[in-house]
Amino acid sequence: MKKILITGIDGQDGSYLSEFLLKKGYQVHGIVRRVAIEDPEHQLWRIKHILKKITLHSGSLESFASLFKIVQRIKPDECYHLAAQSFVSYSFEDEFSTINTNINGTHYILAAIKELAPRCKFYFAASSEMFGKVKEGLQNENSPFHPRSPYGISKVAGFDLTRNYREAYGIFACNGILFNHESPRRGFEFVTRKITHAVAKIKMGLSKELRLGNLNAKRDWGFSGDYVKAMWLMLQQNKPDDYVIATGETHTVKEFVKLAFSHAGLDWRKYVKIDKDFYRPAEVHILMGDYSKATKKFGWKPTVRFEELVKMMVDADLAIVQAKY
Ligand code: G4F
Repeated sequence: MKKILITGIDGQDGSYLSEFLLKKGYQVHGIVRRVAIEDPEHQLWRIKHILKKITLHSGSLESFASLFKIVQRIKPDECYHLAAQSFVSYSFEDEFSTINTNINGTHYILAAIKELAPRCKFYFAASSEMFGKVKEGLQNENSPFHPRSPYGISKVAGFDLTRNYREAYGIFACNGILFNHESPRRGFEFVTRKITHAVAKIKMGLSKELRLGNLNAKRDWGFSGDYVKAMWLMLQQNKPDDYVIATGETHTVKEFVKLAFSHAGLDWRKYVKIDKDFYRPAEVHILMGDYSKATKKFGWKPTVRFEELVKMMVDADLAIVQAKY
């Protein structure tokens, strides 16, 4: 039975990826922080339903020793490195810890694999944030990087580390350049979930307004459940490579807002207030990905489009809020 190691198994992507790999019959191991194991009810809510089927190990991206020991114990066949400080906005507030944790964490896990499990296939969660200051048009695997945040900078370094371990040491290491991907399991700090959760609370009479920043930013939003399949497919190819995973469509935050409110029968203009505190020191104005290489190489295509995604998230939040109050 193939052994899998997932860092960030308790996040949105980690939870969908675990479900997907369990269905394939893999033995799934995950790294989480000790605090999460101590408080599973709150911290492990996304993987509560599969806790008996997976094995959790406590470790930290900041500790090479902890990652080394886990890789030594498991000797995984595949490793998906998803853990990171992934909230772009927060990376401006705490740039040192974002850069240290994200870059060192990736370096530590790659170094441990090189020493202890050099045949392990490695996936790095790279990001469309690396493109940063893009001009109009689609971004593909050859588009230049111009990161606009400490988070984006840390992902460019992780991308380069991954490519260098492939080229210098022959590790089967792939970069998934994933564009924004969402779901009902998205964290509440990200704009999509912030909107859909607020819509549900407003609908139920529990809230009266939603404060947002830049409504004109454009993102290529897909469904996390689709994107984790692409991660696995990358590691099943004959050769390691880098791939863009996206939908090829771009929409403004305002379009997301309008659709989410109207799906719940609400007029967004009555509730949404612009708050400069949510603007970023440097914004990524537009992202739109060209995923044709992934389609050509392993037949991947997104199945959930923008409208379906927004409605799925609003419906899920309405159900959660209704059940809670
Ligand atoms: O939802 P966001 O915070 O996601 P962002 O910054 O695009 O990053 C996400 O996608 C990346 C892939 O491209 C990942 F690598 C990263 O880890 C993360 O998953 O913000 C989306 C847009 C931004 O332009 C932001 O300025 O929404 C705008 N926005 C407007 N008002 C807001 C808000 N974002 C947040 N989080 N909160 C607001 O109130």
